[in-house]
Amino acid sequence: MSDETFYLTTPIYYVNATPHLGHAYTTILADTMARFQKLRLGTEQVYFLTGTDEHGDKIVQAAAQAGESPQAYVDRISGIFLETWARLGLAPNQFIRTTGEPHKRAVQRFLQQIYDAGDIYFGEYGGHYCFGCERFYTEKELEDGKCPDHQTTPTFIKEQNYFFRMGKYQEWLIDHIHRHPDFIRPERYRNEVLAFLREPLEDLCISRPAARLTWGIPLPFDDRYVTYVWFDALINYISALGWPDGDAFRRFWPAQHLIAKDILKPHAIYWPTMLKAAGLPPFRHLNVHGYWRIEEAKMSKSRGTVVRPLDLADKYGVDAFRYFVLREMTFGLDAGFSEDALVARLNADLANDLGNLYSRVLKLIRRYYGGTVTHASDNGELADAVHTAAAAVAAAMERFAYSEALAAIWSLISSTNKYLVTNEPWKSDPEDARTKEVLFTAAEILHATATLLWPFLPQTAERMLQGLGAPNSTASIHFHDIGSLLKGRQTGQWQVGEVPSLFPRIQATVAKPPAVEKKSAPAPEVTPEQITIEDFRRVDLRVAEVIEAEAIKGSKKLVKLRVKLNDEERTVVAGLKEHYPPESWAGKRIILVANLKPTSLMGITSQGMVLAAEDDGRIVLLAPEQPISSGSKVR
Ligand code: ME8
Repeated sequence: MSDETFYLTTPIYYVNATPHLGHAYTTILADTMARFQKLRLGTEQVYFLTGTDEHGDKIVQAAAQAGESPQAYVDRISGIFLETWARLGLAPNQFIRTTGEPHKRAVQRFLQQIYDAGDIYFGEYGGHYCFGCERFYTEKELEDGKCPDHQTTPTFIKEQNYFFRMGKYQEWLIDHIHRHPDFIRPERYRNEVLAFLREPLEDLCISRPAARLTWGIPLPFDDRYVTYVWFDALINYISALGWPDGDAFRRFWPAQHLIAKDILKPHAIYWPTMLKAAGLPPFRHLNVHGYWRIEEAKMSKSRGTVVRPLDLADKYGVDAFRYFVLREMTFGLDAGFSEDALVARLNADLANDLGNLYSRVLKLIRRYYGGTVTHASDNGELADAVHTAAAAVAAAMERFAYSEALAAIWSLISSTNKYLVTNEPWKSDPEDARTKEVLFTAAEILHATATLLWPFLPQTAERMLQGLGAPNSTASIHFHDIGSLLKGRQTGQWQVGEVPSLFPRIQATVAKPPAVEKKSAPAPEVTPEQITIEDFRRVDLRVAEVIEAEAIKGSKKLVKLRVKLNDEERTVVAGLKEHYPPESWAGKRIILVANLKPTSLMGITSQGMVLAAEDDGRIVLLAPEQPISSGSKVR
C-alpha cells in the first residue's frame, strides 16, 4: 500500500439556508474525488471532510426568524444537510460542526498560539460593515457606496477589536504562490489572487464584542470578545483532524481544499497566512470551481412547475443527477443548470450509450450461453482502449477535470459499441469461437468500465458489477490495475445473472430538442440495412381496434382476430397466443401492417400483421399512447 495520503475538504456550509444545488455540487465533486483516490491509493489513505458553519450574526437572525433558539436551529438545519448527503449517497469520513466542543477548543488554541507569537494585536477600527456579508468593506471595495454583493448601503461602525497581522505575510505568500504554480488552480483564480496581492494587504479584524454578538467562540485571551467568521470557520480543516496532537492530523495534513469562487479570498489569502503565523505548513492545493446559474424560470415555463434541482435527484435518480453535474460543468467555469439538458444527457449518454451496451452484451451472454461465458483467447482486444481511458481519467482527475475524465470513459464506451457493430455477435453462431471471444471481451471491458465509473456513478457501477457476477470488485481493484486486467489473462469467466436495466429512457416533454452536445447514435441491437423515408412510406401502418379473438384449433401459438379499421373489418392471424390469450384481446387498440399481402395460416386468410416488441423472449404489444380512432395512419 502507498504511503501517499489524500485529504480533501469542502467548504463548511452556512446553516442559514437549507442545502441547494451549489452545496450539493461541491460535495458531489468531493465525494467523486475521494472515491477516485480510494481506488488509486486504497481506502485507508483517503480522508474526506465536509460539515456546517454554525456561528455568527446571520445564523442568529435566521434562528430568530424561525422562532427557535440558535442551538435548536443549527441542530435542525445541520441535520438536514447530513440527511441530504445521505440521500445523495455521499460518504464523507467526517461531518464537522463548528458548534462542537473539539472544534471550539482547537480554535482557541490556534488563537492563543498566534497571540503568543505577537501576531494578534488590539486596536481601533472604523469601517463600512455589511451585515449580509458579516464583514467590513474598504472604501475602494464598495460600488457606488454600496456592498457589491447585496447592493445595500453598509453601516459605518467604529469599535475596538483584535487584529491579525496578515500584512506581515504578504511577501511570503506571493513568493509561495510563485514557487508553487498550482497552489491555486485553475490558473485564472491564481492570477486573480496575485492581482489582488499587488495592493498592500491590510491586517484582518478577527473579533466582535461579545456585547453585540454572543453566538461565537470567546477569545481565549479576552472573553469580552468572540472570534469572528473566518478565524472560526477555516480552522475546521485542522480541528477535524484533531490538531495539534491528533494522529489523523499527522497523517493527512496538508489538505487539498475544494471551494467555489465566492470564497476565494479567505481561502487563498487569509488561510495560508494564518497557517504560516501558526507555524503550520500551507495546504497543498486550493481547487476552485465556478458557479451554477439556475434557470428556474426556464424550467417553470416549459414544464408548468418550478423544479428544485435537488428534487431532480429523486425524480431521475442520484446517479443521473451526479452524471449531469459532473459532465456538464467544466471545472473552474460557470455553467447553466436546466432540467431539459439533464434529461437529454440521461437519454443520450446514460440510457443509450451505456445502458444499451450493457444490456445488449449481458442479454446475449444469457441467451447464447445461459449466462456463463468463458475465456476463449488472450489477444487482449481493446486492451489499449482501456489503458488509454484509464490513463486519461487519472490525468484529468489530477487536475479536477471531471468532465474530461467522463468524456474519456465515454470514448471507451463508444469504442466498445463500435467493436460490437463490427463483429455483430447477434448475427453469428453462438458456438463459433469468435462469437464467444467477442462477448467475453465485451464483458471484460464492461467490468473495467464499471470500475472506472465507480467514483462518478457508484450505484450504477455496483449494479453493473452485480450483473457481471463480480459485486465486490471495486474494493479489491486498484486503479492502476484496470488496464492490465485485460492483458495476458489466461483463464476467466463471466457469470451473468439477472440483467438490471441501468437507466430508463425519459420521454422528453418539450417540443424543442435541448441545446446539448449531440452524441453519435448508438448501435442498434441488430443492425438492419438502412432504408429511405420513401421505403418506410411503402408500409401502411394503421391503428386497429380488436373486436373479438378466438383460439385456432390445433395451434399453440396462433390466435384469430377480428379487427376494425375505421369502417372496415378484417381478419388477422397473430402468433401471440402464449403471450396474449384470446380473452385478453377484445377492445385493445393495436398497430397493424395494413398493406401486407394476405397469407393463409392454418387455412385462415390473414389480412395484416400485428406489431409487438420483443425483449429476450418477452413480447409486448405496441399500442397508441393515447386514445385515437381506429384506422388512423401511423407516420
Ligand atoms: O461560504 N454554484 O458557506 P456557504 C456552485 N460558511 N457552488 C455553489 C453555489 C453555486 N451557485 N452556491 C454555493 C460559506 N456554492 C462559508 C464557508 S469554509 C471554511 C466556510 C457552494 O453556505 C460552493 O462550494 O455560503 C461555495 O463555495 C459554497 O457553497 C458556499 O457555501
